[in-house]
Amino acid sequence: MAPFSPRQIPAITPQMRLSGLEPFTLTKDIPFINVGERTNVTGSAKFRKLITAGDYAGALDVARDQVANGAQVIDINMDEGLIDSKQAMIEFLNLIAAEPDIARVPVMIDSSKWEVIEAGLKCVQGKSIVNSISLKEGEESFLYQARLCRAYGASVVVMAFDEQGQADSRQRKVEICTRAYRILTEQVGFPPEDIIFDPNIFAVATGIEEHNNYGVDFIEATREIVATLPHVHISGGVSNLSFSFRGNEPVREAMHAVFLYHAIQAGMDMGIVNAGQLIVYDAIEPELREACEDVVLNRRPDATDRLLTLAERFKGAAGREAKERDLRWREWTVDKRLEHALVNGITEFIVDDTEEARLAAARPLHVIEGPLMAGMNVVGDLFGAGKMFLPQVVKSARVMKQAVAVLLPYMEAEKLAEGGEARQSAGKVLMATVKGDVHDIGKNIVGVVLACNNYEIIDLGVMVPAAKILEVAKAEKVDIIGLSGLITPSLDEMVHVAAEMQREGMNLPLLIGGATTSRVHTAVKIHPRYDLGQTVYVTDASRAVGVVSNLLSPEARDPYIESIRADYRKVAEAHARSEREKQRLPLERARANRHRADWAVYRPTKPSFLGTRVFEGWDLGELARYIDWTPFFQTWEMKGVYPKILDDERQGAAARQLFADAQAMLAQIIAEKWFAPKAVIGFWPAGSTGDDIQLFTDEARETPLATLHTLRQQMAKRDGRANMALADFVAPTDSGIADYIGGFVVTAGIEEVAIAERFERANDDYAAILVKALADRFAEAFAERMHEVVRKELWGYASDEAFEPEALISEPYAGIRPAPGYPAQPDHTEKTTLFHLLDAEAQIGVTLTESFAMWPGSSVSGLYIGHPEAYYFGVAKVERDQVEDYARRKGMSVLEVERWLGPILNYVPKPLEAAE
Ligand code: B12
Repeated sequence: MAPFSPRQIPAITPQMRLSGLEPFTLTKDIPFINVGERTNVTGSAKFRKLITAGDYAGALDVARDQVANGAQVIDINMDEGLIDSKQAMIEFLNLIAAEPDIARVPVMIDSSKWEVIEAGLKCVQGKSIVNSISLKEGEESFLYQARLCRAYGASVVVMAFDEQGQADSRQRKVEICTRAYRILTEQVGFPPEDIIFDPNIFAVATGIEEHNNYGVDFIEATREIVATLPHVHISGGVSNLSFSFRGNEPVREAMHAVFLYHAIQAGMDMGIVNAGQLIVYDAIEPELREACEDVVLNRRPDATDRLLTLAERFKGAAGREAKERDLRWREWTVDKRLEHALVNGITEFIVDDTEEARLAAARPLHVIEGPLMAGMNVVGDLFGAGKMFLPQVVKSARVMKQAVAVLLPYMEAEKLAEGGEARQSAGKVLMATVKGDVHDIGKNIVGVVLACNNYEIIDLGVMVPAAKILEVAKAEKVDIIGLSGLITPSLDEMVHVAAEMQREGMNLPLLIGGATTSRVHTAVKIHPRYDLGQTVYVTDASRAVGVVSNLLSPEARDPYIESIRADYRKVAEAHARSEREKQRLPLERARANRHRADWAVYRPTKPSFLGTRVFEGWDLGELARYIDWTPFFQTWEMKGVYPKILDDERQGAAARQLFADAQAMLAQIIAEKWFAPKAVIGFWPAGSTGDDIQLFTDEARETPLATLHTLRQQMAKRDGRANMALADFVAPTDSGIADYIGGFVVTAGIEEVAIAERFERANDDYAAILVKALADRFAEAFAERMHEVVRKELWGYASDEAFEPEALISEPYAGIRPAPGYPAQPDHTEKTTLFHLLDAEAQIGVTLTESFAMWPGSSVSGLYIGHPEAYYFGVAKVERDQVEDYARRKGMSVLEVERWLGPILNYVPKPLEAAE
């Protein structure tokens, strides 16, 4: 016998896989399939006229427009009394087969007559969709048609229609679909992922009371079908919904957008819609949106009348003009079209336009260096002038990447054939998040902005050791190294990278950035360790381009470096002066001035359980209500408070667009459960001893379980204010009061990493950054929600608290959740104790890196302190006496504590002094 074991048959994920000339898989990151409806004689008067008149060339243009407008599948329907529908179907399908720009997308063969469908199935190449079959004529004919669809390899739309008629109520829709599912999967062997249910979208606001709930019936049936029948898809003809508003396109579009917003959240993932007319839910005028929502969700008895009244005002409104304006630029020259697409971030036509430009150019490279770079220069100028905002720039970068992707194969082929010219970048920049740190949003944004300006980026990702950074920098002959870091331990790692560069005799410029870095730290700690090259601190992405271009310009370089060095000299001197002048109290005096709560009146509530508990499967929709959106805008360099930022005079339009994109992705995240948030929390009997908090195994409070160490403020205080430490908020062990403390680790989950990578592979950095920013928001929102549940139920010391989620942002409640690393406890190493107590790795899979960053990145950890007087404060700088005391309490060497508390030491640690 040959020593080979049989091939393991790979498990294939059940996903709907369709194809025209190109494959199309309905993966999780595709929000919603737009099935173009304009090639349907019942849906489009224009198409009907063209087909009836035999103008097939005109009819082909309609199909082409649909695909260009973003339809991912085109629905073809010839059911019209005056047309020989079978013949028309055959003729039209054969014609589009010869048009690669149309035939690249899958076809939906749509007819109520089986013979037309079967005729269509014989014409199409690839894997199509049959629309539709049903139980209308009983099981026998259903089985016959389903088996044939299976034999032709098509997916199938099943209408919620049975022997008794079309389903209108939620219950009937669910019943019929469940019955059809059983028959298809059990008797026909139909793959469930190839089944698309159409639970019937009917017109609402018709004036007939029975019709008012049709929107809700569809949405609720969808929710139930998706939950109970695995892998199926849900589709529907959306334009039916607004039938009573024929002639008033703005209102119809608003109704469709509102309906889709809710139906997609419930699980609808396909729809027959006019792709060119879809508007974004958040872009709808709020009054109109509310009125549409009242109708669609049947929220009030007078909803129809109110929408009818309002509808008059919106006839022929702005939305329509915008669409027409959109299309006018399609008449321009290809160079102008490319520029327009880049500046406006439109990817829809980029493949065709780039191809057209390539055919007209002598070499593919000339398209990049000509019109594409010219377009990006416009973007760069507008961004530099503050007329474009970061999200818009990232969208432009997406257009550029997709255009370059079209050209690359031709450039490769040319290179192979005749050694064609290489693309000239403005310089090579290596980017990395340093060892022990996991966050990369900031770094990625900077990478995108630099790439927009023609720099070649080599991105090594996160947790990159110094040796790797240096090795790749040399091998790739980069021009600049850029380091990023979020948490304070990364500062030391950056010093280490700089020192290593010096040791290896390198002289490349070194850029420093990330939330925790600063000009002072760079000037005082990093710059002095690397005098062979120049270290430069960069505040944000918009400044990165200027810094890099100065550093790489032969003329500007020397004077620029001289100005940086002069600046850092001044910063370092000022820093030394201010440190000398800062008054710090000896630890004993600070302790004597501690916060004294009135323990005599404090009666701590006993938590509902002691020990730990895990929470999983939390509803993402519920967590979304707890999102604080202000930091989301900060991520995109948009400063201002939500929701006011949406109306900001300068950045309002960009903010609204960004917010609408975020809402669309959020709806998908919720509907498709992209993230699986997890939390582990615990409560323990506790008491304070000096600046430490002692935890006990049980209520007897005799056996110690662990010690949490806290740091005390040492700045001189005025007006009778205390020198705080977190331990002050826990009743002293010797007071005899039975107090408690809680702890938590929450994570939005690991899923964001794979999703972001998928977007990156699809050349969509915008979506990749968006999904990470939203994952971070979910982590924070989960921490906020969990804290609320703790206060009201699990610890229960505030059982009658009643705040709306938005109100929680200003922390109006009793108790705090300080996180190790935040200003009240700047020591990240305290996470070790917390993780040990909660067994966080085993319970929810969150781990700590060597720098105490948490993996997955979208995670938060901290303590729960319940005392009503507890508040957040900053420890700020500490003196050597406290560091020595703290080291003794923690059982660490002074050297080690100094390493972790480096950024908050009010003195220069001894080994460093000796070294300098
Ligand atoms: C949002 C946020 C989070 C989010 C997400 C973090 C993230 N994605 O970065 C969540 C909620 C997950 C989080 C968690 C934590 N956070 Co936090 N967080 C923040 C916050 C509020 C904003 C950070 C942010 O996203 N900014 C937006 C991005 C785009 O900016 P950026 O990363 O700074 O990048 C820009 C520039 O710095 C620059 N840049 C970045 N890199 C590079 C590289 C180069 C080469 C160049 C040229 C430029 C450059 O350009 C970028 C674009 O403009 C900051 C406070 C603040 N206002 O900065 C705290 C902050 C970063 N967090 C902090 C801490 C302590 C934590 C936790 C440890 C708390 C805890 N115990 O749970 C955890 C750690 C998480 C982990 N995985 O280990 C501290 C870090 C400092 C410290 N003491 O260590 C901060 C500073 C808060 C504080 N004041 O104490 N946090």
